Amino acid sequence: MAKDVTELYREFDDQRLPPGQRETSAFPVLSKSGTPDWDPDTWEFTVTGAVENELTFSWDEFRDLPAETQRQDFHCVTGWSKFDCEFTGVPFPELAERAGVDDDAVHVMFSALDDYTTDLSLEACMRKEVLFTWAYGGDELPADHGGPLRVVTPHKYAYKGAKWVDGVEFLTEPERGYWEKRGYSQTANPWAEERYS
Ligand SMILES: Nc1nc2c(c(=O)[nH]1)N[C@H]1C(S)=C(S)[C@@H](COP(=O)(O)O)O[C@H]1N2
Ligand SMILES: [Mo]
Repeated sequence: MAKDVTELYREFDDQRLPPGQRETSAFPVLSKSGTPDWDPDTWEFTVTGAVENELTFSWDEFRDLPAETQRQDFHCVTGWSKFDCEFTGVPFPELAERAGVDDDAVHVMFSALDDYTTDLSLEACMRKEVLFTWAYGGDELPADHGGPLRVVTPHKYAYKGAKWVDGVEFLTEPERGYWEKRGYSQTANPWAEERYS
């Protein structure tokens, strides 16, 4: 059974659909440079930076981490939102706990196979709804949508969710990711319409 986390909007606003968004049933693909190839035999996921234990996972090792299925909403900064997406994966705090995050860590940088990066505050990441997901609607996550593994961030615009994610770095000072360097918001709260900075 999927855990319904679609009510998280109540923390931010009384409207489920954030301002300036339009609901869609389609699931458009948005990628800066196409879908990268990946090889499950050589794929590695790393946790680095301000942690007690830097970690490396093979694909099989990552898939053995405790996972859950959640029903959550998806808000793209370009103006569409898709409700009730079912994603299965590992909650961010689960991974952070294994690494043992240092007291002076304040920020997180995600990296991906297509050289995409995106950043978020540590606080914004330490929520059960931030999932490293490999399944959508009970099926393998399609490669265009970030398969084998992507991040989803239902409390933020979706550019905070790195598709083809292969690393997490804990930082002691904020840095900016790919779109954040190009003028998009670092905080990206959809209910406050934090699109640009
Ligand atoms: N690795 C990677 N992740 C990415 C992107 C990208 O270009 N590369 N685009 C981002 C943007 S801008 C959005 S809106 C969402 C789109 O996800 P979707 O293609 O599954 O709809 O992925 C985000 N994650
Ligand atoms: Mo986007």
